Amino acid sequence: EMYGRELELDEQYEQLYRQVPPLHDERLLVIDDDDAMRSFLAQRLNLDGYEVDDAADVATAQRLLRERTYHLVTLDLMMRPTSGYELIEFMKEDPTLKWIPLMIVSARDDVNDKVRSFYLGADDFVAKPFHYEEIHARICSLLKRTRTFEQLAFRDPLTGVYNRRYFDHQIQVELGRIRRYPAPISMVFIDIDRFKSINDTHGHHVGDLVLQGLAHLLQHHLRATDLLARFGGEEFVIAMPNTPGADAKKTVEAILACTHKGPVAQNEGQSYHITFSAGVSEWHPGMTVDEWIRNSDDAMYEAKQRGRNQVVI
Ligand code: GH3
Ligand code: MG
Ligand code: MG
Ligand code: MG
Repeated sequence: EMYGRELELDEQYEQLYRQVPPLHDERLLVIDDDDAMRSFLAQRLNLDGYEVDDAADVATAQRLLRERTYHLVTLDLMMRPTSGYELIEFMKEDPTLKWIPLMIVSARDDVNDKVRSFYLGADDFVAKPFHYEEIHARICSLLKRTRTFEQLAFRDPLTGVYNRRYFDHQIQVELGRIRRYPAPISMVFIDIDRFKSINDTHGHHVGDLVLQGLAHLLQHHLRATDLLARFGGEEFVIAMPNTPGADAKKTVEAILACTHKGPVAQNEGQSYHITFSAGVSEWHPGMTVDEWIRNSDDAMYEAKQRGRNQVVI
């Protein structure tokens, strides 16, 4: 049985299709109660380089959406016992899910369904039967737009790491996951030592290069699941899932040791060295994010008091 319509791409489009960069780190969720349709779409998208999960009903989709981070969702409308419309509302009510691009893929081609879907917050609507090539092109377009949006909304322009807005948002996602699947998680607060004197002695431009250099050094030593953000001027914060406090401390001490071995930035033949002070604290059930941040910040302050250039837990 055919679920996509056959399409011969003309040569020009075939070439465009091949130019689309592979987006291997992007994870998609395909939701459809029709087994053949769901596996057809999931398999094609997987062949095109996406990580793909699938769900046959709204309850499964809700569970997956709480457990993993998705970059795009395709959603069937006619499903039992709960319709796709209810999943749209569920996603739009949740601040951690409402920005995920949402494409309706439905046999309900009625204008009322399109109008309702878009007003509820869907980003795109494709009618079944579809050409897979159209779905792929639309997904590429939505993901491209999302990447730009995320760059502007969630990244620090100077260092390229996440900003505080993203950190505040994503930390809630991490804690939601841990409440379901208990595991240790640690937070590290990092503040550069005597940074003001770098600016005062060498100028603001060198200060900026130092911030970029430290962000790079931190990112290089962290795991893909660690969440690094610039919290303020010369302060960085890291959330480390599945990491007890003692292990987080060891990781950060290894990074601090790197700052002793080599310069964090170079400019016009000059090398610049820095050290930092860091505070570590582990999250415990019942602790609010604000309390957790305060504990990490207090530990960092303690490191300053004890003479800087050290990590305190
Ligand atoms: P301490 O060891 O106690 O942390 O001393 P400090 O000098 O690092 O601390 P302080 O908070 O007094 O100074 C932080 C400085 O960071 C002040 C500010 O000028 C500088 N700063 C903040 N944001 C930026 C930035 O984006 N670029 C540059 N170049 N400097 C910044
Ligand atoms: Mg259906
Ligand atoms: Mg500071
Ligand atoms: Mg400082």
